[in-house]
Amino acid sequence: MKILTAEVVVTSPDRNFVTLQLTTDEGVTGLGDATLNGRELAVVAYLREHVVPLLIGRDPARIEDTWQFLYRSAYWRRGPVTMAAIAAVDVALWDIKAKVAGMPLYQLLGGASRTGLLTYGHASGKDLEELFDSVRAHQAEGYRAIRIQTGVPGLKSIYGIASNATFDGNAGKRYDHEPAQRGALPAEEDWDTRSYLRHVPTVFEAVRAEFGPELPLLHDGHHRMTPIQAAQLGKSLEPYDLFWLEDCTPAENQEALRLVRQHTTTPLAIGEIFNTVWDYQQIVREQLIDYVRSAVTHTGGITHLKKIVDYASQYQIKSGFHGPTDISPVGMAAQMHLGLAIHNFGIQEYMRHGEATDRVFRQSFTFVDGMLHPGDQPGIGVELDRAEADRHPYETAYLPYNRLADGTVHDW
Ligand code: EZ4
Ligand code: CO
Repeated sequence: MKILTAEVVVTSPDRNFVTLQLTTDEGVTGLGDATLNGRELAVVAYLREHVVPLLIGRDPARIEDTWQFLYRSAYWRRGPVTMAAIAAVDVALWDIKAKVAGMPLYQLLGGASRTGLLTYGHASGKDLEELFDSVRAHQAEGYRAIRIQTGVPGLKSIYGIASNATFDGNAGKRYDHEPAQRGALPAEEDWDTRSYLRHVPTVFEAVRAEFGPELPLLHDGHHRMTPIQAAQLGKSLEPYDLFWLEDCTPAENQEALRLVRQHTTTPLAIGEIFNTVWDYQQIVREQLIDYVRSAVTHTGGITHLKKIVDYASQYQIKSGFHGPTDISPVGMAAQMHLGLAIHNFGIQEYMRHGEATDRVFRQSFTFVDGMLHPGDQPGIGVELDRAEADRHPYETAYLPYNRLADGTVHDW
């Protein structure tokens, strides 16, 4: 078989998605997700201008060879744009291979290691009342593990709160699933770490009092703390038994996690903005984290993320793949297959996509009693409806950014 065509499809049903569709000379198609939230068109150009011409005529069966060729022949290694582009090719090739084999992808990855994937959803509210309603709504949908984010007194607009979509195209809508707002410029949010550190433990105390000790609870610090602040938060949350505290520091400084670890037993999850196994080298070897947060989409596909989780497995570190709505249904399906197959699966983040997105991407996964399963269609189990995709052209959208009270730009 040979790759006959490679098409890069940009569509914006509820948000922007970049999808690579490969077609072989025997008419087999494969899909890969290349969505990089807020920087989508950079990956589109990388694929269209520099990758698609190299794929035509190649043998789609040679997945590892294609991965190494795209990674090494570029000379310029790593980075989110490169790794999202390679991921899209990699997942599309796995999709083709599994379709040709007549099997769901997880069978080629070693078969199912479990019956389904425990997931967590995002509860949020600007105050406790709204938050509790959101937790109950998630439980009613079946979720058995829940991420908790709330407003902080004195701050008008912060990460992870569903109801504060006020910007341009999204004005007035409860925008539960996406921090990127449509419009020409990024929205500005405000931040104060001391207020946050004071407030968050009171929220978890209230949530435990209301919902009891059993419910697994998670929280995302979204890269905003210094190491000593992160240590302080981890320590102050210990009584509330978190499943994990995510992105407590901007972890490109991997050594910083040593200090956090010395001070707290709250489990740590990191990696949604990492893109290679080398970003994990130190924090895995020194056992500075408990969960790997990468997504298939941003980490070079199935081929590379499998290497990361296999490396992590030596240290009892588990998966917690990134699953916000900016991972497309194609990327989510791919990582559901991987999560089902690996031994060191931990938990899968899962935010529902919008209805328009579900019309563009025909999916075969199931979500029952809080557990995801990718389904048993040959391949990854997703097909793209081109006519529906073309009905939703790209719309500029940016992630927000933060300023402190004195105007200083802060990590978002
Ligand atoms: O801010 O996916 O854990 N989830 C997250 C996400 C990220 C977005 C960025 O595109 O931190 O909500
Ligand atoms: Co996160």
